[in-house]
Amino acid sequence: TSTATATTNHVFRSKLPDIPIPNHLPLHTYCFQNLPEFSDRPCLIVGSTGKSYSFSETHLIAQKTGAGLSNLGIQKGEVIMILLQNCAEFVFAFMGASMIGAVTTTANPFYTAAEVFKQVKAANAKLIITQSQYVNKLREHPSSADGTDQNNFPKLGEDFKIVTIDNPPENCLHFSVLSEANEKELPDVVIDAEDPVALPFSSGTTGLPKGVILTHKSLVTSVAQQVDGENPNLYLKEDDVVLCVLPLFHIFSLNSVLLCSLRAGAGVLLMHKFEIGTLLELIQRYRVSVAAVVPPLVIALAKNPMVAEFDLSSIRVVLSGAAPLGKELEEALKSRVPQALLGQGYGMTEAGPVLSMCMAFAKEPMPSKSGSCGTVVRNAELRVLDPETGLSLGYNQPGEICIRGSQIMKGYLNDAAATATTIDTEGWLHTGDVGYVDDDDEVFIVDRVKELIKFKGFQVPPAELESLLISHPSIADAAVVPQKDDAAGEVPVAFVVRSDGLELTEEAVKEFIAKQVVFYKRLHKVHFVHAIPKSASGKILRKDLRAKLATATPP
Ligand code: 4UW
Repeated sequence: TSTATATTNHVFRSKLPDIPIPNHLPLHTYCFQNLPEFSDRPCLIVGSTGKSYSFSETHLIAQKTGAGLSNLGIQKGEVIMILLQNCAEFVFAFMGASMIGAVTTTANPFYTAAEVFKQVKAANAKLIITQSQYVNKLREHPSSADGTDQNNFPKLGEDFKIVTIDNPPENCLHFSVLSEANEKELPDVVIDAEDPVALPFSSGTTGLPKGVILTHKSLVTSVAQQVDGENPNLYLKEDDVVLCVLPLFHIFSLNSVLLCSLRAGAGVLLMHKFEIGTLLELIQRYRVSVAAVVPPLVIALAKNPMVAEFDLSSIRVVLSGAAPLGKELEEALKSRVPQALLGQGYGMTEAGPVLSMCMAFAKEPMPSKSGSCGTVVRNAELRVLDPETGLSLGYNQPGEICIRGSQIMKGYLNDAAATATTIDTEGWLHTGDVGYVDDDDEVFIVDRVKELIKFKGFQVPPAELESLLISHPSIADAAVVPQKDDAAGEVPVAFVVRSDGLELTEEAVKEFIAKQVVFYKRLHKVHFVHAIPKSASGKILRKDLRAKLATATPP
């Protein structure tokens, strides 16, 4: 009964015991701490060229890159942006920045100029590491229709420098100025565990994308929660080859693929983009043993007929996350890779990111159920809050998932208000996800109370699209909500109130948005309505709109 639940105050813990975590160490020191044990083993393998870097080479080039960043004037606490697909330079730059106490903000190279500039500006990035093909985007001043003051955008030369990993265009530097610097010139900086090291952007439970401050302590703790201890929750071995096809600019791949592999001594196979034929070919050639995936990739592996032509017998673990994985899909993949353990992790950028991880991936595996997102990671506490009473619930009762531990973000960059609504005064981070913990301590996510839309695991913040929509002269009001989609999980659809007559067409609205955003934020449907349903306080009643989509056949 509800009285019984309201009086429980349950905190869920891992089934694994807590372990000592050396989270006083800087991230790079921690990640490379065991390097002498596997210094000559392959660390990074570049899928497109076959080039590989051993652990000691990777460490040395990262040191050189750190020295090079410092030579270019990057100081402790300053921010660089990595605007790259997966490549070895991404790793050198991220680890090199960590070594000088600098902070890396990562962004999608497919972002439009306006999207990149908003992040460069918010993060106050002093240097952007990218590829020559994206440089034009960084020169032009984006024509932003959403009222952002264009003259206020940072400028190449004045505000930031550009380094390219290929032939540098005018006024840009080549990556070799970093990677070929003298590692002896690495400055001697004192890094505090509470200093920031990564600044991914996320819209969190509401609003526009914000910088998520992840400190050395957050990331060391998160990696340790996964791969450290006598019985690691995610057991990675030195002879593992871990597939890195998910973008490193997203925290899933950065943390659970790259940082975890560096720490554990596993090799990382870098793929700069997803293409099924190449992927299968590389899995076979390099005998990939651990595959980090998102549900759309599971669809490809489960359904594409080409899969039958390749030898995937090396795969022992498939780790899916960033979006819900359907049971049917899981079954379909199992028939393709019967020898592999298939399970999920559950992460959120702000949570450092991992909240829970499949226990079947542990060194001493425990059974896990289909559809579960694993069990809360060790050295952390998880609660499920009753949305009505705010009290914590016991087993099998759905509510908002909250997490506490040293791994969670320090807060949002320059946004104390958003930080305060996300992390409460007792240190609990509120995820905006609805889920429950079953009798076997497994976490199941059933819904999302936050606005966020996830297209193939990518974040689509409705507030961003709404602000673009209402900047259109013929739009009086707008709301964007998710619609279920087989291939993408969810797609953004808009409800739009026209301000003048009926001239504005669906196509025109779609195109207006498409020009300003990266492909996965494009609107899939526009419904014209007379008014947007709102609460007394003016909040969009997103639930009503979602319900409308689920029931009514759209006009
Ligand atoms: N099932 C259902 C899931 C799941 C999920 C996430 O873009 P963000 O902020 O962050 C991520 C991070 C995912 C991640 C990181 C590290 C890791 O090991 C791992 O396990 C494989 C996953 O996605 O989006 C956060 C939101 O994405 C949803 C959920 O709504 C969450 O708040 N989400 N994982 N397994 N939904």
